[in-house]
Amino acid sequence: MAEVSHRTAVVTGASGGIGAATARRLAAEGFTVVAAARRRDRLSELAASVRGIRPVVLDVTSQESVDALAASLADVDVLVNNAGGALGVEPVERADPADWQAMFETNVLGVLRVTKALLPALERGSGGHIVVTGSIAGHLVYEGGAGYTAAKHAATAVVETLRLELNGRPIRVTEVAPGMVRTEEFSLVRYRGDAEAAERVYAGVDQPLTAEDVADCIAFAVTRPAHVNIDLLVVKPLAQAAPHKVARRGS
Ligand code: 8X3
Repeated sequence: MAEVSHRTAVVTGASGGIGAATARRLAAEGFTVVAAARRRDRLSELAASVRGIRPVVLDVTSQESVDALAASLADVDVLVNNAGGALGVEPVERADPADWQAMFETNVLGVLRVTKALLPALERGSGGHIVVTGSIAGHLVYEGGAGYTAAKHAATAVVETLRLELNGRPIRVTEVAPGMVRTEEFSLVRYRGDAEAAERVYAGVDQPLTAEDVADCIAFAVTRPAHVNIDLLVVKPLAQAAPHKVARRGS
């Protein structure tokens, strides 16, 4: 295991799913983890169950909230911009601009706000690492996904631009782009609480990825030696060849 003791990682969207799994995994790797998210109760549970996790309430859509986070931190070694998600599956002709606005606020502007605010802290130590939880939706499109794929494509553009702009400075920039990950909330939120519709996403699929699988990829990227930059790590379950090319039992 790489020597990472006494290093600090900030993980946004850490109250559940990939964010919580990443916070747990990075704590196990020896990081002090600032687990940031909106829901204080879930963060407190996470912090109570794992040593090395400090819960911080954060709303990435609020500049004030992001500024308060930045003011509370000294050096930061790793920032995992994980807050985000999908809302709706309507085709463009029926899409609600409010849903798109919400998705851009978290998946894109959230990355901008938090990255900007923490860059000085990332640069103060021996070298920092910015990770963005992207998606295969940032690299491909599918029917009914335009709002989410547009937001994730934008997040990918931000990652790639950052890598160019930070070239020559000691800050690594990585996108981890998962395909189908079964978490308790991603599809439920996307389908606005319709549990049956959310369940159909994974129907007959032999082992969708878990949040821990994605956390494992993030941990791999951040524990490489400081001169090794993993630009993009795309990870899908074996059953998924493309967003809508998924092997399902019985079909
Ligand atoms: C989630 C992957 O295929 O639902 O980021 O867009 S997908």
